[in-house]
Amino acid sequence: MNARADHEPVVLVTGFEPFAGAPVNPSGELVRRLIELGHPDCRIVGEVLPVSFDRAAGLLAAAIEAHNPDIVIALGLAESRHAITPERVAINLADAPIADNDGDQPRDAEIEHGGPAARFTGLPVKAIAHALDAAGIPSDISLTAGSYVCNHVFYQLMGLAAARPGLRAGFIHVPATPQLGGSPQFTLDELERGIRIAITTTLSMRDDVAHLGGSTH
Ligand code: PCA
Repeated sequence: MNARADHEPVVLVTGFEPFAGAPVNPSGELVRRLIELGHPDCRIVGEVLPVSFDRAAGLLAAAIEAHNPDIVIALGLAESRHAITPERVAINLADAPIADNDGDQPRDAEIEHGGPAARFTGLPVKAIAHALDAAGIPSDISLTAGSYVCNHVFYQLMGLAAARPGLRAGFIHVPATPQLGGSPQFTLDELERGIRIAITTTLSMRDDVAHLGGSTH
């Protein structure tokens, strides 16, 4: 048992505002829902981040300071995917295919000058993917979070987590919902069910070690 095992765990869930002219961003909608409805096994706190290279990670750091969470699950939209995709690794690269919501478009840039090339998730992504599969929810472990704002936040999140022993953190990309047009397979309800499973799975493994995002058994 660790020292924190007897308190109600605090889970910080983050998502993003809409970007690239889209009317909504399901990752931000999920944060609002989870804050409103809560979770039986933990206290949910949340933050909807701007799609901004300059501002997002600072706001995330402030939310971590304010709430002192046990777990941080950062969410973002990956519109072309057809599954819930827990990310395994963030890379030290900002190479934006489009401008962010502030008009910034870094190209071929390091996120942290001289920082490690990659940082691995602290979430048990294999266990999360198995639990989603078992619940009939399409999921895939992803080996790239891209090189836009989501990867930028994920990379800095893992830097912050390294400085806070006991904090488990990582990133999950979610696919599009019908509000975004096209013919997506997921409703917001289904995504919410999936993220609840990700939270429950992470909580249930609190005494296990998620080495490089793998499962220990
Ligand atoms: N998805 C973008 C940034 C914000 C979001 O929800 C990304 O994948 O980088």
